[in-house]
Amino acid sequence: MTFDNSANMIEKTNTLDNFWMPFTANRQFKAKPRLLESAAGIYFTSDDGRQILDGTAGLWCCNAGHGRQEITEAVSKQIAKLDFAPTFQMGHPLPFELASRLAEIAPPGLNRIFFTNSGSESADTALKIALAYQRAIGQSSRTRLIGRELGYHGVGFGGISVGGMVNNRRAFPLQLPGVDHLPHTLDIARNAFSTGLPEFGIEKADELERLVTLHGAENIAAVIVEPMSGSAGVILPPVGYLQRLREITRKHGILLIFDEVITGFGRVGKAFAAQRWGVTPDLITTAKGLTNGAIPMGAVFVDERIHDALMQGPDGIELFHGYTYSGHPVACAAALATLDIYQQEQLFERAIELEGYWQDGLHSLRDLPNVLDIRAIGLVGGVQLAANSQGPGKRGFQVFEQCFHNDLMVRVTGDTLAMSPPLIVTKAQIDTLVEKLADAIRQAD
Ligand code: PXG
Ligand code: PLP
Repeated sequence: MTFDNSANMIEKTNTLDNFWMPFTANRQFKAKPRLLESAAGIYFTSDDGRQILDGTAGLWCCNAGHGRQEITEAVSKQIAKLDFAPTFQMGHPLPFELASRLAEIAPPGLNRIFFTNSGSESADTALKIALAYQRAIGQSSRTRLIGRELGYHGVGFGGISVGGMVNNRRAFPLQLPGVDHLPHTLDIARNAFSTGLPEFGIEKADELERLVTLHGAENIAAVIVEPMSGSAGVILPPVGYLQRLREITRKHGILLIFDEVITGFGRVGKAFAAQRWGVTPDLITTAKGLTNGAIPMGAVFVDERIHDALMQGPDGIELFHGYTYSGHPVACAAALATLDIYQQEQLFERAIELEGYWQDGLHSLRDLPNVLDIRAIGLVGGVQLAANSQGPGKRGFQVFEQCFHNDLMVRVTGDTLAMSPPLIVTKAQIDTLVEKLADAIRQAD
């Protein structure tokens, strides 16, 4: 099936049936499609020839902007040289090289890297490594996993079990047993329109002590949280909250996993949120920005002590886990070229440099109608609107559609608009983004 540029939208809808679109209102979309055909820098080109400002780095993944020549060339060269090679009981140089490069930018100790193909696979991999580790050190009763309300850890059964976005779980009640959830940290009543990290909410971390008392520390394997929740609408960690989680997990021998699929690779101004907020977890999950979104790939960063504990048994396969495409040569080539760009263009630092300008821009929207809260950090931001009388999510979706109509791509979750422009964004482009968003908010019912 090909799209003919000259065909009008109605004709095109007749060719859209077979692709069952992920996380999409399929019927609504197919009646009124939004199609992108190419991308360069910070713009998509739509099928009707419009230049659309990418306010979301694709799906939070194209941190260096689109159409990066260095990545294109690296991928083309690699696919011609070695299109695939197994990494089960065999090897090729690229994942070794990439893992060494990643270890250089990782928080101290998190220097053993397990490759996956997505954030969902990274989350499930981290949970499995946590369980295997506890068993390896003789703590086999530590099987319980703790996530958090409103958390997103992808769509595998592990991820939805520890995740806390209700719609992602509702239709799939058969989940991992032995899972609990911490309360989320969104507290608009106390923290609305904060700049920087919200002041109130550190005590939400103390709920972990209650779960420890309830179940016994000897039964809990790991806690997994996003240092900043992206999917649920940019929910920031209150001041001191991540430190408190670290103290409690350490005290009780519970592993702490940071899911940095969104926050990794510069989004909040350092390679990882762990570094930005000075808290080192035991494992970090990543994907997305690892390859600038160009080729699917994920990576789990594991503390060397966890890795070493799993290398103790009798000779043989130490961890019965892996994916056909773990360490895929073409994905590795994309990741290596991406890391070069991040370094050469100092893009992580750029997110810090622009943070103040970005925050001021978004906070200028606070007096617009129906704005309940604005949250911004690094180069990520959320604008939460009040639901309208048609029900939750309707006003948010209207703003999203209006933005797209007006050549701006944003994300919507419920009534929160989420933005995460490529880290190459300029001040002038931030101004444009803010103006277009403001227009759309003004026009919404
Ligand atoms: N963990 C976190 C923290 C994520 O944000 C995943 C795991 C899963 O990654 P994969 O690669 O399996 O999709 C994610 C992905 C959005 C949105 O705008 C967020 C994600 C993906 C698509 C859309 O809400 N996050
Ligand atoms: N299903 C079947 C039938 C398979 O043979 C395999 C891998 O060999 C998988 C699933 C897992 O695929 P992947 O390794 O790409 O996750």
